[in-house]
Amino acid sequence: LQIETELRQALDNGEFEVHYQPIVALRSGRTKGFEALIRWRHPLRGLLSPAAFMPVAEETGLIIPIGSWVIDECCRQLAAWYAADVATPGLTVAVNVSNRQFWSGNVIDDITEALGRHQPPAGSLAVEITEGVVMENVAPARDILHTLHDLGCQLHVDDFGTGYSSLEALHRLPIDALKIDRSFVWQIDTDRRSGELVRTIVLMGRNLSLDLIAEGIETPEQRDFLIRLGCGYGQGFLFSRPVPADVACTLLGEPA
Ligand code: G
Ligand code: G
Ligand code: MN
Ligand code: NA
Repeated sequence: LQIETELRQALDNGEFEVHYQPIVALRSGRTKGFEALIRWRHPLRGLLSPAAFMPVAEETGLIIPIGSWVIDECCRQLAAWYAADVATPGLTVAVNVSNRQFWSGNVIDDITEALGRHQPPAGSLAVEITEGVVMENVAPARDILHTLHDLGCQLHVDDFGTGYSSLEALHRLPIDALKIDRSFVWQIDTDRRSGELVRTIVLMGRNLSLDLIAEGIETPEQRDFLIRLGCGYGQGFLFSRPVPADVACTLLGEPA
């Protein structure tokens, strides 16, 4: 349980950081927003990725206060970028919300408070929830998603394609974008089945007027393939790794 104590102290000591990975309009190469990804600046062990501590945070429930902090920090940063005039028009930041966070009953209050405190422009905060979380319990999820949408959050369905979405649910939920899971993107240009699967997701998304964001783009060939399929947006090491806020804002404006 030592890591649990350490995690609590880390939160109190301000050792968490949010890094930002660009979400790019594939044709123009311009950054249209960022996904927020938490890091722990550990005093002894250096910069830790979520895999090293988020499972414990999830198990112990510390995900709730840590998640509140991430939401607040992202709203603060968004408002600061807009106030400093470095934000491009419509710039968004997407925050990951875990299964436990989503069902905890805290996320609506956390977002309401953070939006009230920092007042980033309406629609600039996006929430990412995985396909599994949304589709497991569509009716109650729908209430939460509608509340978040009414608060002015965009809603992105993460890891899309790995779960079981019903078309009817996708149609009824106030979703803005589907994030096509990395597992379909990495061999999109070399494996016919991956290509056809993504083609189908893109067509369906477009027919439902959803934005499509492909994850894990690492090569120009993957990007070009996605452009040919009509996928509008993408994210991945080809454009940038997740970077600290001061670096992230230098990626705005010019094509990545
Ligand atoms: O950045 P990295 O690829 O290591 O992220 C690994 C995982 O951690 C991703 O699946 C991501 O959704 C999750 N994650 C990163 N930041 C946050 C966060 O702020 N909150 C939650 N709930 N999950 C996060
Ligand atoms: O589960 P989620 O989609 O939130 O996970 C985002 C994770 O994907 C982050 O940990 C991020 O570091 C990682 N990631 C982002 N772009 C790439 C990429 O191009 N390749 C690989 N392998 N991982 C990526
Ligand atoms: Mn995500
Ligand atoms: Na994902």
